[in-house]
Amino acid sequence: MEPVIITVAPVGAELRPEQTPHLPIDPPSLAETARRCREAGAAMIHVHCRTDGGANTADPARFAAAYDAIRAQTDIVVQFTTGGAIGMTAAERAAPLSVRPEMATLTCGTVNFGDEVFENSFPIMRGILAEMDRYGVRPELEVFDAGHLANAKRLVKEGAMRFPQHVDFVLGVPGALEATARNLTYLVDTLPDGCTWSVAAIGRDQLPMATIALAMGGHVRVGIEDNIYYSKGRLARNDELVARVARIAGELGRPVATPEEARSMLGLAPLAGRQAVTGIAPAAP
Ligand code: KMH
Ligand code: ZN
Repeated sequence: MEPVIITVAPVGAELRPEQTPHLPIDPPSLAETARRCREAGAAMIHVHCRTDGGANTADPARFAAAYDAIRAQTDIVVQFTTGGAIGMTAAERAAPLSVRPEMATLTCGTVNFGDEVFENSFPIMRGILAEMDRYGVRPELEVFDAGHLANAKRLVKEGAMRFPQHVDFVLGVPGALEATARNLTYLVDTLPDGCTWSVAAIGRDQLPMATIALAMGGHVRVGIEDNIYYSKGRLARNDELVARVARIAGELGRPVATPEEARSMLGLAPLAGRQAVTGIAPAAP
């Protein structure tokens, strides 16, 4: 069976620090979380940054500090958000790309997002892709709704990006596609040839959808960005969400991919030779 790439999303933009003691808000705690999650089986980390006060920020200096703090602790694949937080401009959302993370998200269309709107018009998507090209950053396509794959195909047709890509199905966001096995099957059947895929499901859907993805041969994203609870009423630590999905993968005969295996599976450059942003040498695996 193919190894599973486990991505951890430990921060997000919607959680407030008072909701959980397990939200890493500064670069050292983010790096510590990355190290623990890597030890638990994560190959990739999806990064949002906060100020020391816990507010969302798109400041490239904060992302650079986060990148280097993580890299000094672990060899995990580092993926930045370009979704940012509702209310950020498209330019703000794209600004962390100048740090040249290995990957960054590209949400493939506008969706309702609770009571708000997460805006990803074609001009916004083209603009983010142009910045990714400029800085040599590989996209992970975030698909929240059934039409988003059609949008991605349109971007390919007009030459703004190429296939195959790594696609993350984000299911169960209030206002977008529900987290069901049937919806996931439909999306996987609609994927262009050669694409790899993972599932990130929201709240209590995280565990069952992760398990279904493991059984289907897909990859998995977990973490408190998407699901704050380990079980009913019990707040989760990021590393224990990773450890649980790694255990289930083992039971299903799926080995857990190392970061270097994930890089090879996703067509990313090996870590050796990559420059640290502020000169801190990469940690040994
Ligand atoms: N916080 C959401 C508005 C991403 O990271 O690319 C967007 C988001 C998606 O979290
Ligand atoms: Zn995110």
